[in-house]
Amino acid sequence: MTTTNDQLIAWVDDIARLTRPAKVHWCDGSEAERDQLIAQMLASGELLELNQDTHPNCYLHRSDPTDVARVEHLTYVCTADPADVGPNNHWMAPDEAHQQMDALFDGCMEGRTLYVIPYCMGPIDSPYARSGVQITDSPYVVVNMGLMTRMGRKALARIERGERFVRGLHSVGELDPERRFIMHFPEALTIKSYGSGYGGNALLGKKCHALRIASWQARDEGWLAEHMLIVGVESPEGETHYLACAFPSACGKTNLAMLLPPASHAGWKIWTVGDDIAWLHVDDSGQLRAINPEAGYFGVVPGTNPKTNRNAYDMIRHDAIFTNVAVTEDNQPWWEDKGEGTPALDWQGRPWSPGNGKAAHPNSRFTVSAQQNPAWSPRAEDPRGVPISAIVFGGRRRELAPLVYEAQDWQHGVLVGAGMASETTAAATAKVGVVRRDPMAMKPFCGYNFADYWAHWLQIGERTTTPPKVFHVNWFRQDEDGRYLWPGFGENLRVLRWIIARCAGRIDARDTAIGRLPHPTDLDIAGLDLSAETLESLLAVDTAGWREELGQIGDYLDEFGDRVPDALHEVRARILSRLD
Ligand code: SAT
Ligand code: MN
Repeated sequence: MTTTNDQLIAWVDDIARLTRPAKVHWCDGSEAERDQLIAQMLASGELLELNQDTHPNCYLHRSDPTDVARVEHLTYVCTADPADVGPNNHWMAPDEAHQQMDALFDGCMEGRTLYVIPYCMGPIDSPYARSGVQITDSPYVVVNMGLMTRMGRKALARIERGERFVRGLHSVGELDPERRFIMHFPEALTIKSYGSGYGGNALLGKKCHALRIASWQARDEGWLAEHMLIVGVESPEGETHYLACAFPSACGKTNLAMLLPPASHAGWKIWTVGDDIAWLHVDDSGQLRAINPEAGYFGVVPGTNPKTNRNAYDMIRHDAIFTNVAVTEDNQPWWEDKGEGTPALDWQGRPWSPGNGKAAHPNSRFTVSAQQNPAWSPRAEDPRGVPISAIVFGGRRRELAPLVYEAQDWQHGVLVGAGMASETTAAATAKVGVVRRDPMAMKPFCGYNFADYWAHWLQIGERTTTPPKVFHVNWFRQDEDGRYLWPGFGENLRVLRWIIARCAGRIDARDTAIGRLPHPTDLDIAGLDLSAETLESLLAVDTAGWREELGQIGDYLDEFGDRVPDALHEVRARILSRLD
């Protein structure tokens, strides 16, 4: 296979001249191709077969122990004007960055195969979908891109019809942390990633294209590329509302997206449209709509069990790739809080015994096709996407942020998103558990200056006929002894029901300085082991704490200088005056 697109041929030729591979392979996305790559990786040891009786077609990949998460400190956005990327990104001049990267890529594929992966982000026939081509020397990346995107012939056909495409160049290099960089050139729709084979660093369709480059493209074209799950909530009466929810990495987006209604909620159904990324457009009638650009899930494994996420637990029992989990004596994948089995070898393949620390890496992952999810929404293939009733922001906060509150209006909603904060998780190589500002959960992913991004959000609201309501949730409140106050997981449906009732105009709320909160009687807690006092603290507004929080949000906004839209300062001042 090759292509009729001259630009693509010229680019692949240039890259082959630079990287000097032994062979060039154009990926067609067929099953035969995937089977051949898996056989090849089993032979090389890049993949290990898991127990095929209990886990048919499941494989394990052990990444280099220094290469287990995204590397934000080595991730750059390279634009002509440094002010365009803002203090939220690392910047390098494009010429310098290309020079530095091309020196790394020089001859780096000698003796290896260069794979050309045409892919499409979004339903193949959607006007909202966008194309890309990734060049890589990693067969693991090819197989993962095959699960995570619409990859191969059909994607190439879109490009051959003349669509612009994002060019991603990737090599695992020597996997040396000192020679590892992830560089983005949004003005040229180009990505260069060297020295990592892991997830968000290497599967360029995901964070690099669908968030960093796409957020830039979306600003130019008038849409939004967001770090959001998309979930449909269907009532027993058959009414479905779609919510787009932004939480930082490893804060339960996948669990919420495929939530299993608890026994107390017979007749309710949850439909997963996406678990990580949403592309949002205002349609001709002024309605905000969302597509999921991805076709699979790259989810956190530890903690997945029949109680926390039955759907995910079932979905990863076949045709899944595991990265950095442990294995049992009989070669089944194992991870912390799996709820069954005992590890024999840890994620690095070393014998494990109790007291040896964690057996699976805390950021170990599964890759599966979305269609394996029992809650997969057929609307995920709808070229027009789904209509969005509400935007939900959330974070991991021990204190302060109530279980749920509603913003007063769209502008306030943008401030709520801009002021988001969360305790850090294992998804990035940094200290875990420190509270950091993570606006719209986009801190590691917004490809341009946050101040301009907030202005763009304000404009999107103006273009809708009625902007969706905006909410903030926090499933992670703890008491002084570190016990979670809210049961979470399936029970989060109770909070989603309140959100939907608000969207449908069926109930009122308690107006407070920070936004609208549920009247305690409107939140259905029947059957939960939750005292009236606990519910009260979950729904309390700590005035002194919020004054301090808004002070900190003000300081944070000031880091972005006078590009910050006035509307955000005005809303912040309004809330502060109401708190007094
Ligand atoms: O960036 S990854 O795709 O590796 C996972 C995440 O952080 O959400
Ligand atoms: Mn994510």
